Amino acid sequence: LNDYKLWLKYNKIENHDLSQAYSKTTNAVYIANIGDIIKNAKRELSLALPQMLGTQVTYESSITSETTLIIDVFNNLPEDLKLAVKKNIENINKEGFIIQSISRNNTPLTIITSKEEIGLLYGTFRFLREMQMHENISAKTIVDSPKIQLRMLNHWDNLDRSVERGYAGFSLWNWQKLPEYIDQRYIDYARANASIGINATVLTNVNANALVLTPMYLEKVEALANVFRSYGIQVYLTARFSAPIEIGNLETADPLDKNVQEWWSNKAAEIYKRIPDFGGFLVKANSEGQPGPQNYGRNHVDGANMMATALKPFGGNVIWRAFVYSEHDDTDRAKQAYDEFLPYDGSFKDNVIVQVKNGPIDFQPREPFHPMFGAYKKTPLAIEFQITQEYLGFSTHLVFLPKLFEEILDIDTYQKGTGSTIAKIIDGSLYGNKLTTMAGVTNIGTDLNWTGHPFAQANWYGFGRLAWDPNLNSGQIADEWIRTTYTNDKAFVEPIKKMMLTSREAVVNYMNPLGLHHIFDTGHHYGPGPWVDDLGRPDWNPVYYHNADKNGIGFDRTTSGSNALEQYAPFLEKAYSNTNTIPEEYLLWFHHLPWDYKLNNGEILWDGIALKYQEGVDQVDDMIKTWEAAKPFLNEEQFNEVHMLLQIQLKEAKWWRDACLLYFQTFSNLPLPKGVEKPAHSLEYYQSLKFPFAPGIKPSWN
Ligand code: BDP
Repeated sequence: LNDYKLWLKYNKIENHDLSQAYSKTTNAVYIANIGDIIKNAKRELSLALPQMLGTQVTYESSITSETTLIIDVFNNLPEDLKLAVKKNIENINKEGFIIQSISRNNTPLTIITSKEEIGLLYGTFRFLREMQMHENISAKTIVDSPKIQLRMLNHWDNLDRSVERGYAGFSLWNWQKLPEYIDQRYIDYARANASIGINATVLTNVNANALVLTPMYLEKVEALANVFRSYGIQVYLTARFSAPIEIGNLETADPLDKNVQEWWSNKAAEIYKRIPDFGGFLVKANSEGQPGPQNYGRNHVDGANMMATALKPFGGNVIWRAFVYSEHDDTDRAKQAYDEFLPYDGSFKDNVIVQVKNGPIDFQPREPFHPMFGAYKKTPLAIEFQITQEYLGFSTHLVFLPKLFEEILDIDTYQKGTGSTIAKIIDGSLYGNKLTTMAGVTNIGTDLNWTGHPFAQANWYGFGRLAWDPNLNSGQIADEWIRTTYTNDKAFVEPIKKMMLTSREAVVNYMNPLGLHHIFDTGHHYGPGPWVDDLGRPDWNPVYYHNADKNGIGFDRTTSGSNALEQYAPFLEKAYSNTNTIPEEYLLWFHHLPWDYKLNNGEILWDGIALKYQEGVDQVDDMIKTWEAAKPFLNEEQFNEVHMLLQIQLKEAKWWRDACLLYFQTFSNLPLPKGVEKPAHSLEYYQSLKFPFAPGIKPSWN
């Protein structure tokens, strides 16, 4: 199956002149023999070049006057070449690279160089991507470095191979056959990640199982780490806070208890003995029922610092999640993480990173940014995006997420004057944090195409690209992905790009327009359930979030309501408090407004909501038309697969529109405006739909 190859398809280059030019550049390759990472760069060249150019690669054992391509670290280059790249080498960091073409003794020569071995792997992948995109490599100099240090995937994979919120099959990690059996998938996974610069992976679910920290599992983890290391990828594990009790025979997991501290220190030593470059622990504590320091009357700082102390001698990090909201707290859920964590800013050890989701609730199709960004000034913050589409139609709906990621990264928090963007907070440039991290909850599983929906591959790709450089533009990312995955033909690339770039707004429109949020059906979050009001905790219920009644709809987060707005910088607080100045896409996130409230375009709120739902459906209709017009560029299998998925997306977009509008209409008591299709069924019908099986949930989430 071609889809398995992701964006590393290396299609044959049909253009004769181009193919000739590339063959010349790669005619005689000198690639240094300095370690395992560069061996993988060589392997990639040997795989890619014959496919693209139809020729075998000739490798030279030393640099000669015939050499056309040199791949080596700066320090090993001959003096004249050092001189040629010197200016650029000063502009890269230790993972960066340079691709530069020069003329040496009147012969064209391309150099891929870097400070360290890993840069050569990244440079090689970049070189191959330029070829896949039919770029004129010898005419340009590429100087590039990652802007963020930890570019990390978070797997929510359980040890039984189920994946929480996973919609692409089972977990890749075959614990039963490890450590002896190394599945080719592990290698291809690492290749794909390295090709986009991802350099860290958390193998296990944040709802953690302590077993992974036992010797039997650590031996398996070690085997995976050995594979990933040669692609520059560091392994992390999730640490269950109560592990000292569960697998250590202690009676407590109190972080201030000497025995507990010693247990974690010994555990760290045991892990590092096997995996010298182990990254550290990702921890979900005192959140949604997970154990944590508060079980012992301690706080997040006590817990995180205890683990940080254990990891410190080995250079490991603790990534402590701030995804907390309590069942004993009846303040607005959107406020709780900020309230709880703000006082701790500056109290964490220097190897602690606090990981915050992009929005204050939970990976909705659109959320305003999490107010901890910008407000947290002394502690390094990692941003956590969700690549898997828990609230975005699973891997059935085509939604290009880099558009969402970009929207968040570009937002100005105003916390240190104008220009305090989230990208600058994450890359450390605003507050000078030393540890910088972007994490993505992955959408990968055992499906033949890795991600369930072929276009969901673009979300993995785009996450990696933005983690490398948070200033990249989502249009450019889509462009790269389409051209490496399908074809360079403009007649295909342009409309498909447009389709991808609209897809995110489409899903917002047909699920949660104008700032509505969390109106998904129970537990599995599949399909609409705005009427749900009977879950264990108020803040698990959609009615808590939309507050619809006969007077209006929306969550009042101004001073007359929960005042969540006070958590933002004064400039935004003011702008968002005023319905005239708040961007309309956040309207009902922050305001409860009457049904006849006048929107910017003169429509009343009820009509505006209804028309947005309709617009979402129409946008999916257009996506189908675009795909149908692209048929000549696709083989039958490729065409049909996405076509069928788009039909489901259309059906479900209508389901969302009809179910939500019928339900909200019971409060507004207003007719559907002109242009909105009549619902196919009654409200009772939509309310009666039950899904006994939806993928991606554990029994406890039912
Ligand atoms: C929510 C998911 C739940 C996760 C939780 C988390 O519904 O499965 O465990 O976030 O991030 O989005 O910890």
